[in-house]
Amino acid sequence: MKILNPATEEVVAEVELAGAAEVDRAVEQARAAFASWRKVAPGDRARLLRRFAALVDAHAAELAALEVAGAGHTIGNARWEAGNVRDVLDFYAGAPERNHGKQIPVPGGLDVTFAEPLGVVGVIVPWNFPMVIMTWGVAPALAAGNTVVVKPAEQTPLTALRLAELALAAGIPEGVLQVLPGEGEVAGARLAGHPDVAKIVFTGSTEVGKQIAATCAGQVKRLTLELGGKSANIVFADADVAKAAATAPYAVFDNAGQDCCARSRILVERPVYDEFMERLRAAVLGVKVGDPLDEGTEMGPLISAAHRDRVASFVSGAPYLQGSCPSGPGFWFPATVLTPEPDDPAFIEEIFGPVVSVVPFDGEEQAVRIANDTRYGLSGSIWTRDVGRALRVARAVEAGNLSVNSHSSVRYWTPFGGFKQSGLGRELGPDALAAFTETKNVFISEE
Ligand code: TXE
Repeated sequence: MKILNPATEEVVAEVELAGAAEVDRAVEQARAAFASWRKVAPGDRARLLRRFAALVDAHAAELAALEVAGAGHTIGNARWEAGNVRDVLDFYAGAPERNHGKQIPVPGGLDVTFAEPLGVVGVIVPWNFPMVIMTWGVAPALAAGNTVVVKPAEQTPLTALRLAELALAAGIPEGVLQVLPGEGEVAGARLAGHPDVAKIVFTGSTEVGKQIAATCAGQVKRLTLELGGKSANIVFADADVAKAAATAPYAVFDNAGQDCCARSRILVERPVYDEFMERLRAAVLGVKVGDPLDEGTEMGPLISAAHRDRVASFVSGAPYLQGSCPSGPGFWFPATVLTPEPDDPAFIEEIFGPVVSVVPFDGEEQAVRIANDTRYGLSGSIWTRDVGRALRVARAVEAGNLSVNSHSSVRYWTPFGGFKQSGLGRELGPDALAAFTETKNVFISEE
């Protein structure tokens, strides 16, 4: 398959796609590798993961350049992503030596628990943050003693393939981490349905997530899902409106809006609505769109022509405001602000592009009602100077990751995941390890 640079439409690489037979072979190899990987002493497994992280660091510029060429990310973002891959590997490198079981007081003997690895884990990755999302699954899975088969998105296999090479170079044994580019309905579906795969980590659309959940349910297979979002950015009248408006574009147009945490619905309390819109206009028109390799660029292209068409389909009629973008080649779409009615698909569906909807609200209760009136529940922001209100609203909004007076969503030390149809389970943070282990309880009689 030809891999296109989304900013130029030039072919950057050609990659062979795996079919079901290749998936079967990879799973068999991963199963064989599991037998010895699970027995690697915790300190040695930690050392290998640290060496992997160090190699990622040494190749950060190369990985970032690959993500720019293959996924259209801005160079600034891609550098951050390579750093995040390193940090997440380093973070979970601390796990093998600390992932203890428990000793539980029971009568008649000794009772202990073991955190046992699951076996072969399948990680199915989308195209929006290819190397980062892959690593969020791979790092804790390997740290816990599992072996992994990764199925990157069709459009973006390049950094995943390079990471697998770096893992091998770090000394992680053959078969422990494999990357198989392939089509979702073929390689992805086979991986999800393979009886020897113990767990699937899937990030992608809610629709495919539901199909995978059904497949996994049939085998009682472990599953973590990170799905779509339609997150709210709630701006109260007592907030620092200037800061909220200046930063709002980056909360939704970052990565050209192809971000499951994008705050794609902005709710503004009526008394400051006009002021907010005025400030938002300046901020949106100030977003620098263009060549992803230019250090000053803040927004690059969309991933593909098909995705650009999908994004465009949500913008019917004249938008409230639209920035500019290059005319092509490349899959460009301008930063767009809409002021839709509540039943407009643009206000309901995940657009996954640089399109944001702004609506006014009256009071806390209505803000929470609008924020929660969605099948999604991934993230969101609350802007207010009233600490009590910040806490009340944060507790009332049905979403997994909220920030107050900030748009940050992802900190690898803390749990990340969705309420409702945004997902199942949590990634990142120390707790993610539990999702890659099975608790075994052993009782030893003293009789
Ligand atoms: O996702 P898919 P697509 C949302 C976003 C976007 C929409 C469609 O709204 O516009 O989904 O994107 C693999 N069995 N998100 O079509 O199809 C596929 O090969 C097993 C949100 O790209 O879900 C890829 O590796 N696997 C999101 C991965 O699933 C299958 C990120 C995701 O592709 C499969 C991406 C199948 N039947 C899109 N079909 C987020 N949460 O960040 C596909 N795949």
